[in-house]
Amino acid sequence: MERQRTFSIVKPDAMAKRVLGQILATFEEAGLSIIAGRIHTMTKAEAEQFYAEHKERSFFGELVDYMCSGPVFISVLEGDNAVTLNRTLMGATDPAKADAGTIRARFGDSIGANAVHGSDSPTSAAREIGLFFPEVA
Ligand code: 3AN
Repeated sequence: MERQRTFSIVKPDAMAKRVLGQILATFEEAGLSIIAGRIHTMTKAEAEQFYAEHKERSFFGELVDYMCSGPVFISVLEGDNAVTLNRTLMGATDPAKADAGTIRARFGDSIGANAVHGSDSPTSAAREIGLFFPEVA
């Protein structure tokens, strides 16, 4: 098993529902350590840069506006196979299709307001950590 770091966002919908503590507990109970973290409100420029790979998608404007609509909790998670482990804990992008017990099944409302973001590869993790936590990149 490879020790890895991954980037996580608890999105505005989950923050508004006050389930940040339950989501962080889920990470910790699965063996992930939170090695950096803070509450943050994204600027439009930050969200556009963060989601740059989706800029041609029809939902890009909606996605950027949503991610800036309220505070989020950004963090760096570390542990064995952290990237894949976090994606498994999160569940499918669409909460209606996410496996029972996953974070998105428990707390997600829709494909946009789906509670959490997690890096999809070690390469993405390095880029995303570098954007928000250069001190641990
Ligand atoms: P994931 O976050 O599971 O890696 P991606 O990379 O396909 O999913 O999508 C990035 C983000 O864009 C998702 N977190 C989701 O909130 C949003 N998104 C994806 N598809 C749609 C859609 N059809 N309408 C609105 N937002 C979407």
